[in-house]
Amino acid sequence: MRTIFILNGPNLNLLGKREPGIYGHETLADVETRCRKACPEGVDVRLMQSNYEGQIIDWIHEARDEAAGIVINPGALTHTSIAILDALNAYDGPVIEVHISNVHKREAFRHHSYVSARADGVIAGLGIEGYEAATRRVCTLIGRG
Ligand code: DHK
Repeated sequence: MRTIFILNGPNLNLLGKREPGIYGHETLADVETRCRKACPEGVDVRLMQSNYEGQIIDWIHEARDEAAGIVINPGALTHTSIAILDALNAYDGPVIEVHISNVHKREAFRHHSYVSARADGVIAGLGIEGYEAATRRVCTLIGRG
């Protein structure tokens, strides 16, 4: 079994309740179910969320031994965290960056992403379908598409 880590940053625990006009009504549990269904046999997902930068960095370090690929929505840490970029640069597998909203249509401070300098692909504005597309792309990149 190969595992894809689906990492989520600050405030995404409130998905479904928080600003539904921007982030929609579905929850992270729904994201996990959709991503699991998007995987072929022999590939599974492990979805994690933290409001703490250091925890996300520790999970990226764990991914070095445990994950075939990473789908990551770092939340607001996208726009601030060189430390998450450094952790991803120390990871060898495919990385797809996801944003539920179209960050480029929003405030200027959301237009820059540190993570994009490492990501193999970036998805923004597809709602939570973006996570499914990202999962499928990781599957393709690991030869299980
Ligand atoms: C989620 C967040 O929490 C914001 O801080 C980002 C991102 C956008 C999203 O669209 O998924 O700016």
